Amino acid sequence: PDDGYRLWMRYPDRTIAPDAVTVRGRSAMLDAAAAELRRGLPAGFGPVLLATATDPAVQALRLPSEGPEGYVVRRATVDGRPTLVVTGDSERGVLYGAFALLRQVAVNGAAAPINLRSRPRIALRVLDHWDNLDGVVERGYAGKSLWDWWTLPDYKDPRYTDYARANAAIGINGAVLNNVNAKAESLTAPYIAKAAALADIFRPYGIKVYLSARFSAPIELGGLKTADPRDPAVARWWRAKADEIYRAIPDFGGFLVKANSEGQPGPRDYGATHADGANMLAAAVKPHGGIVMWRAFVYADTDPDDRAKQAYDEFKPLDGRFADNVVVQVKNGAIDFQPREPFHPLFGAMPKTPLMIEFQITKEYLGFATHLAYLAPLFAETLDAETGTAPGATVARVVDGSLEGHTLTGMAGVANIGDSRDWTGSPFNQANWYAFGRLAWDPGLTPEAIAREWTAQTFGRDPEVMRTVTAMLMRSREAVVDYTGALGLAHLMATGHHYGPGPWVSELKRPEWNPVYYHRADRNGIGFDRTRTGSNAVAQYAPALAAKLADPRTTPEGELLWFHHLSWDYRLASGQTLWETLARRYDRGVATVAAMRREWEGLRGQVDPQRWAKTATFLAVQEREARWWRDASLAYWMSVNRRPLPAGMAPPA
Ligand code: GCW
Repeated sequence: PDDGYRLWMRYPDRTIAPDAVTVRGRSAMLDAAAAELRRGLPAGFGPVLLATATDPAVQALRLPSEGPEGYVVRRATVDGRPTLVVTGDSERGVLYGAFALLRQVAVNGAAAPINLRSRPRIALRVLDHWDNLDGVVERGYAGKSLWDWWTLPDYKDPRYTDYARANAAIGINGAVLNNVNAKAESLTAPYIAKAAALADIFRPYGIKVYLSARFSAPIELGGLKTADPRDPAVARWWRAKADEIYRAIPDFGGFLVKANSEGQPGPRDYGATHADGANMLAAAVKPHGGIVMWRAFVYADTDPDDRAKQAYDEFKPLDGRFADNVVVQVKNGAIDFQPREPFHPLFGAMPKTPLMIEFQITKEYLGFATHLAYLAPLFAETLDAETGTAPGATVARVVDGSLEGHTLTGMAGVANIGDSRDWTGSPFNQANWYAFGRLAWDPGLTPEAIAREWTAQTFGRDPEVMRTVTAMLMRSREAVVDYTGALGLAHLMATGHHYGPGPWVSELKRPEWNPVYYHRADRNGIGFDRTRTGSNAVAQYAPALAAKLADPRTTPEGELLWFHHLSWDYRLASGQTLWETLARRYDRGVATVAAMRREWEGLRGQVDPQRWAKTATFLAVQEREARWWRDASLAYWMSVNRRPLPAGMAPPA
């Protein structure tokens, strides 16, 4: 039975003759690349030569350079024989070239002409695993952690290698192994040895290991009285800890830190700044070439008027104060991975600081693993957003460093991976892992192109399957927006677990935990006023953009209630009222899911039974729950606004 284990590496049964793939030079990475081609290229293909650009035969071809991680795959005559050459300036380039070749064959067929070259636009392409040491994955919906800490470092589950292959195939080059809500224990000798075992497995696939560091570890592990970053004893402790880690993992990537957010310890506990904290850790890894990814997601009870303003308020004044091996990791939006959020105002606001973007691949707020929601349109929407700081300035150009001249660039995705047989809890969630990797390599790729690639590799090249699956993917995220709350509403999910509707919840300890805090609906209107008459969060954007967002007429409709509190009778550009439009969007969302379900039904027999059935079941759940969202939300809004349903709409069940 086909359970989806093979991800986007569904190779043909009859494969190339092993000796049709030749490697010049010996290394674990080149061997991995060759092994992959021998495993994945179809019979009759070849010959293929793998070599770096320093090889004399490749040098003679005078191929273009694609930089330290890029590749060139081209037909050429080598030693008098027509050969497909897979090359790059580095072994890593060769590895990525091999996977690009496999992708090309899977997507376009073995007979299509081959002439590939590419280089990544972003340097750090990282998965953040929110995996706890007890095997529970925070916000994970695909089983338990892939890392079996109990049997590591001795037992090297072959699945770790498959994980590395899948990532190398899409260009991911880093993995943060443990949750940002970190336990100090992950920095003890036994866990360092376990991380080292994983690093050894990942290394041939170009993946570096990172660890989340708990800021108070010097107290918990070192017996110090303080974790104050300005205390020399604290700095010494981290320095020794970094040395210890690098002895076990010479190419250790560095630390990821969540500090002073949601109860985590941090430099603010001592009156020091985030820059003080980050720089102290950065100094510890600097001699080894390591970096610190310091998160800007600070969520404390210090900014009660608008949670969305906290990160900017705290970090913007620190621009230029971070060490050169620190990158500040900023979530795509200012609240928290909602189905739709305006881009985070820090992008463009800290030109002297490298900022990496953090997306959530796991669908904490978009229906967990069950609901089908393809996230590339969400990722691309943020990346393509114009920051207004300079002509042509987009979030992507902040993130790729081209706008502000940074080379330490990165994109992080909170992984949706667990030990479920299909890795991500459903076959379609694999598309989000895939899309994240592809966009981290090239943020200019379109969601549609990525959807087509993924579909061909995952379900095959049958035109009807391709058309249907791609169309389902492309509409799926907007459907979630529609049935959970359109027009810029956010955070209406049930409290705590965030699954299902809960716009009405009240009496929580902190006001901003209460959904009412976000939607502010009453008899007259709905929405969060973030203009001058409200929290003035719009002022965190560049002036030209801030002016646009200050006026509901020039605010994108999808972000309207994020920035404005408006009357239920406010007229949108369409001439319909706000209430009518909002209500009809719920219906539209339900209808889209119902249509996706019918379309999938039409593929019965064209997709292998196990993956087909799981998806069909999940779509049925999603349709039921989209109705639940619609009916519960409408009933609640109607209890607040006392308005009838728009003409022709069926009353909530
Ligand atoms: O998305 C929220 C989650 C928390 C998470 C936090 C964060 C790891 O609800 O579970 O904690 O953000 O990003 O730190």
